[in-house]
Amino acid sequence: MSEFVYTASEHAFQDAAQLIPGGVDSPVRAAKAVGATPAFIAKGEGAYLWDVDGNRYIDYVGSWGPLIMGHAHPVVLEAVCEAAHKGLSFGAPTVAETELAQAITEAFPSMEMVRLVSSGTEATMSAIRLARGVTGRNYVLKFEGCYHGHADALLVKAGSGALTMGVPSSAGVPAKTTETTLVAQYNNLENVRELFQQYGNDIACVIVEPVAGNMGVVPPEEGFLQGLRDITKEYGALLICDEVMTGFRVSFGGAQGYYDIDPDLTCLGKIIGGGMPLAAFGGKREYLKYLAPEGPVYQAGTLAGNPVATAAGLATVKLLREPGVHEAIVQKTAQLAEGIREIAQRLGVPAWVNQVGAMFSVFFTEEPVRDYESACSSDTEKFARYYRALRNEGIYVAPSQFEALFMSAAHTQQDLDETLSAVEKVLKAL
Ligand code: KE4
Repeated sequence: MSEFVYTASEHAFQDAAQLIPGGVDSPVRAAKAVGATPAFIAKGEGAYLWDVDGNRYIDYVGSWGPLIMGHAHPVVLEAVCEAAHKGLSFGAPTVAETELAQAITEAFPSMEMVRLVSSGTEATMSAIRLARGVTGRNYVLKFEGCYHGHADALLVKAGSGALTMGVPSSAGVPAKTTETTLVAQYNNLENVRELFQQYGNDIACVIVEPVAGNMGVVPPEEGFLQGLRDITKEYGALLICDEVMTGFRVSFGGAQGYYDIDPDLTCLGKIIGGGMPLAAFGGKREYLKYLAPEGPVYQAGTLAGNPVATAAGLATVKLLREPGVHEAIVQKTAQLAEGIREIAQRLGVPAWVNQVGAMFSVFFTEEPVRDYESACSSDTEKFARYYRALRNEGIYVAPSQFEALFMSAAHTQQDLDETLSAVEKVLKAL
């Protein structure tokens, strides 16, 4: 395949950078860490993206997870257009929100009630405020390398774009704000127990990505999640599963369904918006009743539960819950992950591939990747070359070592075969 041309993207990037910081509306899109010009996307359809230079890609980013049914799915588009023709937003309750809440609570039995918001950041920020309101406690415990959006208190040793850009603890956040944020090592229950022994009676909640996706994919080790459940119960803290990425992706019932964990609160996003701005938080009824207007914990949003976004999310979830649909996506993910492992092994390229459900990551390192430290030990320079070479072969992956790759229902066997032959060609020349 000839070298891709990025002329139009380069011009678009220069224009954008005059008016938008870094030329992007979200830092990781700038592809800075991988030394590339971001592809300005003209169109998406099914498993494919086309950029403004006309290059076509097999897409494994899927807008960072939401497009599990593929881009511009006709059923989702029809639902969006039908809703839009009735009006874009009312700032008043609609029946569709209850229908989406119903679909969510059926898939996530731990979520007896749910509140819809507009982004994952809002979902986690609100869940933490709720946990503090319910317990009357101050401390929040998070994990190194986990990313829960960009609320001040959570930008401490954060993953995703914060880690990619080398600012896991952002400037502009007053030290006072993060004084009550405790950070533990992922998969290290001993570390968690030590922190509870020291702060236990003032820890409001533990927030965890039940499968980490923001340091690359890092699965929880045997007993880790249940250990968090036991310790939080022992000390009267709430367990928040941030399933913004893993919800409806690791399994239809998220990571909590996959690992049989019963959290107090759960945050969702991405897939439940089907590509539109919609997220949610929820959990046990006894806690959700603390939320305004019923209770003293305030949270609000002009476009929360937006009818067009709700229509996109509901259509996506309904398509995904059809018999065999999710299983097929997971099977394709496992096939691709295993195929990359086999190629790397055969070519003698040190690589570690973590895959859980319909998400996976490739790390260039000899050692198992089981936490933030081992993820950071991977060769990010090699990853940058891998990214650029893959993109020149028409394979679009996340422009960062510390992100996940996402499979969709739209990817075909031919797409997987093409991807694996591109990976083989790239790893040979890496
Ligand atoms: P948003 O505010 O970006 O909708 O969601 C924040 C968030 C919360 N929790 C988890 C587990 C998440 O993965 C995210 C956002 N994910 C990143 C990608 N790793 C979004 C991409 C971006 O920042 O541009």
